[in-house]
Amino acid sequence: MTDRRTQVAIIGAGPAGLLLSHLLAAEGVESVVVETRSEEYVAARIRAGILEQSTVDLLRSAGLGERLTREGDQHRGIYLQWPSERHHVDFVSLTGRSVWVYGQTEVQKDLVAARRSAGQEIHYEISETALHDLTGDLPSVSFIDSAGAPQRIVADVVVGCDGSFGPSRNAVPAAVRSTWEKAYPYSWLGILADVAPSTDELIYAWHPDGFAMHSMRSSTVSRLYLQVPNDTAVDDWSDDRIWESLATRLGHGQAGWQLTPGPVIEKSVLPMRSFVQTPMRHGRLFLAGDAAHIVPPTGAKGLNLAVADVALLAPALVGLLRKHDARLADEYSDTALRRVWRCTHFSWWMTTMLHPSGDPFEEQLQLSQLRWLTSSEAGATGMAENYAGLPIGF
Ligand code: FAS
Ligand code: PHB
Repeated sequence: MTDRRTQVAIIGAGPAGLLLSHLLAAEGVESVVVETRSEEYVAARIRAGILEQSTVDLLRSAGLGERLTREGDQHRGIYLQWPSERHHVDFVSLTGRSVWVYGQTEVQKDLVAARRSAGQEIHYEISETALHDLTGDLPSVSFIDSAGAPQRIVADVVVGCDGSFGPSRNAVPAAVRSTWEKAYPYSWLGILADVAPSTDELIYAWHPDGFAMHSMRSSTVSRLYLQVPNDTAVDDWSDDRIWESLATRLGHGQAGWQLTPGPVIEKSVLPMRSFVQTPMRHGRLFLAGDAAHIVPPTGAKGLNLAVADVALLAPALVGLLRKHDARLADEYSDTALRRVWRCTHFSWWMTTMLHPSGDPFEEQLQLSQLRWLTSSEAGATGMAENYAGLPIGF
């Protein structure tokens, strides 16, 4: 076994792990990143599409915003829709904050490029990741590297950025951790289509057949979702069936609006669940991103929450490791969890408002809430404040 000594061992080379290594390096804190998948696999995963203003501001301040500013698409708000009505909610007018369309795959590309040019040590395609001595002064991460050799990273701190299926969250003893979980009675079928978007900004549509959303990735690539039953097999949905359902649910032909179909280049089914684990620290182990929390994507919060965790954790670790000031590190879990629960509630609220449950009473409540949201400045402002994102450190 070869031992490598560093300051921070980061498990996971997704957005949380790479952004953390970037922010730490800017403050002279060394880290080593380990990742179970290949670099190409991680970069190709199609996930989030919307960046909050706080995320954009942070990426820019970290020197990661140049392509985002050039290629990203700034949006003022979203459309909320139900049969025969579509209303724009203007976040900029209501809160002064906007959102950006810039796919997680693009954020990942920018992070990988920045870390590569900085010479960041990242071990891809590892296996058998294990965490050790988390309550001692020298925690460590052992693993088998891509060549099959056993390795160990001995660090001052270990950070679990290993998403919803990584080992870090369960490295917090059961007697110490608390978890909350909710599984929703529906999933999303998402497609990436090689066709220009039929809308200028995102459309979130309530429809008796089920929820639908029109998002996008660029002026030539659209991203759309529709509510499907859990355990839906993606092969049960032909491209034609997908486009027909999207056209019905999004109101094709109403008020002169047309949904333009096109070649589907990717489709997948995404289950919907909420999950929170506390605390987000145990001894010298810190958790960030999906390793600690999962939100249904209806609120466009998943990636943004991971960034917000890292924006808090990086200065906390710099204080702990370079300035011998443990205050922010000691406060990290409680501070991060305030935003985690706010975003968890908002994601649950958007999800339960927009997905018809089949219960006639509940569906009337959903429609009433949508009518109120789109006719009351107070109601719209509350939604806008959450969707466009609260300031970091909320
Ligand atoms: P990630 O899951 O991105 O990264 C964790 C990394 O850890 C992965 O690369 C994984 O391979 C690695 N890892 C796991 N186990 C390991 C081990 N044992 N050893 C080493 N490495 C290990 N959010 C939205 O806002 N909108 C969306 O539309 C949306 N769609 C999504 C679709 C899917 C299928 C999924 C799974 C998530 C989606 N999300 C969406 C949420 C997503 O964007 C996450 O919030 C975001 O990726 C969180 O980033 P990380 O915390 O870095 O976790
Ligand atoms: C996306 O573009 O993938 C997207 C946008 C908004 C959401 C979820 C996903 O709420």
